[in-house]
Amino acid sequence: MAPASKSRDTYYLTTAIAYPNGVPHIGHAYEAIATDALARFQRLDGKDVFFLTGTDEHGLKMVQTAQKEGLTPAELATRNAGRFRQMDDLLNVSYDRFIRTSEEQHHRSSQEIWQRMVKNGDIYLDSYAGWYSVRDEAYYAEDETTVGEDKVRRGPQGTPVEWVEEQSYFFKLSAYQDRLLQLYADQPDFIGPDSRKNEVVSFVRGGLKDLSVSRTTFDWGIKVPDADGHVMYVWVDALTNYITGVGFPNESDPNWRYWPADLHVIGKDIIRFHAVYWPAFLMSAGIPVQKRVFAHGFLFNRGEKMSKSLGNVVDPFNLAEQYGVDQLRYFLLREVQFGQDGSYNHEAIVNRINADLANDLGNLAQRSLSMIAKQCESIVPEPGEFSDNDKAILSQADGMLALARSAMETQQIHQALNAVWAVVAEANRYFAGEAPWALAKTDPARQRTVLYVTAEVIRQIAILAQPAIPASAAKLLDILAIPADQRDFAALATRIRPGTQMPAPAPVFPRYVEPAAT
Ligand code: ME8
Repeated sequence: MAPASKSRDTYYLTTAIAYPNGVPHIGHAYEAIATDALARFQRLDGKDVFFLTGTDEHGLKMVQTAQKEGLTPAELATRNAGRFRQMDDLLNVSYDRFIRTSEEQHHRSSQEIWQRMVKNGDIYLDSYAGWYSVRDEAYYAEDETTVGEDKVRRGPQGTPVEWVEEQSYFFKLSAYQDRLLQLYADQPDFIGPDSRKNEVVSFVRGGLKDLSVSRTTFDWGIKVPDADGHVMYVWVDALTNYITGVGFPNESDPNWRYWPADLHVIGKDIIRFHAVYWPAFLMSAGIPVQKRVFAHGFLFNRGEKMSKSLGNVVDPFNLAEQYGVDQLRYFLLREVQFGQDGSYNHEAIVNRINADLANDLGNLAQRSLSMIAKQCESIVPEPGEFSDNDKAILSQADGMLALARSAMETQQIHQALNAVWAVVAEANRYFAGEAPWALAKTDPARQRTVLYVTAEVIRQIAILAQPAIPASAAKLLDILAIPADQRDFAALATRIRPGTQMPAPAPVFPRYVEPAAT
């Protein structure tokens, strides 16, 4: 009898949804690329993956920006959401759904979670008086704000705050302190990296105030059910996108099987919303909480914060055009420790492109595969017995998956890449040491073995490089004539087949050359 087919493990991951009050910047590109690398890794590792990204379209920030530009908030959202989607497509971000919070399904979803919170007795009407940052779309306690020399009061992220007094619905966040602390204790992996976890735990230990969750001074948002004049506080609907994305409020939607999310990838500035408010809303609504939140760091241009006034806001479309999509992806993923802040500049990008991609991997592939083309008629050679050196490099290559897997489990993307590029470096030493070019006359059988081993190691490197540099890795695998269905991690357990006809090798990783001064 055939074994019952086992359904694959699901893996649901998300990016933050960006405010489309402006066009995407490098921070958005970074988050999309990193989450994409994580999504691709899990897919290649055999998981049934769902990857959600999108735009967060409500709130006062959208209203104010639209006013300035002479547009309606809906027009502004539509214009810029298109740009975010184009960026994702350009950067080869393999999302399964691009959600916009202005979608009708999302309105129903947010109203349903609201009603469940009401039913649970967690929503009450009162009036709010306090500080609000439009830029952060966040309420701050007075002691979280400071008044600068310019007499402007600012919140903890450095954005100006304004005094707000209005009637508002409140969510009983204060009632969730113990349950949240219990959650962090029961699920030690709930928040990563650890430094962020400590920050959240001490925030929650410090006591939680109830949260104002509706606004009455504008109407660009999701209507509070049965409460004329109230729209939901933008973060209530924003966070709810993660369940809308997999079918909520229709729990018989086939995609609902993906909930709870395995991973929310976000930036460090919005950890409180994801690790405190969101699980509390879910608990209140009787919906399972997500499994993990990982906060990445911020990217700085030459160490400086990006800002429109400094004129250093870098357009990801320009970067991709200047350096290449995979080149940009590789740089960001390898150079910046995921979870830490990072800095980028032209020299560092060029150095990574030319050293790691063009020289180390590109030259190795080009030299060895063109030798196979010339001296073995483009046929993967038949190896003889493996020497100790052959066995050593093959076993190092065989060890990559376990290292990459354990790094990726905790979102240490840079470490996974370090493990792969350690093998690239070793393969270069192997190739130089075995000097196959000199063996053509003296020992052609040995030459074939060395070329076979090198091709096999390049195959493994290319398979494991796919999450970071999908298009270039695919080109390498094409050159090695690896069939499309043998490019996942399960295929790492096999070996490249001798006798396979390969297409002519073509360089995959061009060097970056400075444009000539005009
Ligand atoms: O926060 N470097 O939207 P957003 C790295 N709509 N990451 C950065 C960054 C930088 N310089 N600047 C921003 C929002 N980010 C909300 C999210 S989720 C339910 C709602 C990251 O457009 C930021 O940390 O301001 C966030 O994760 C994402 O980009 C979107 O930021």
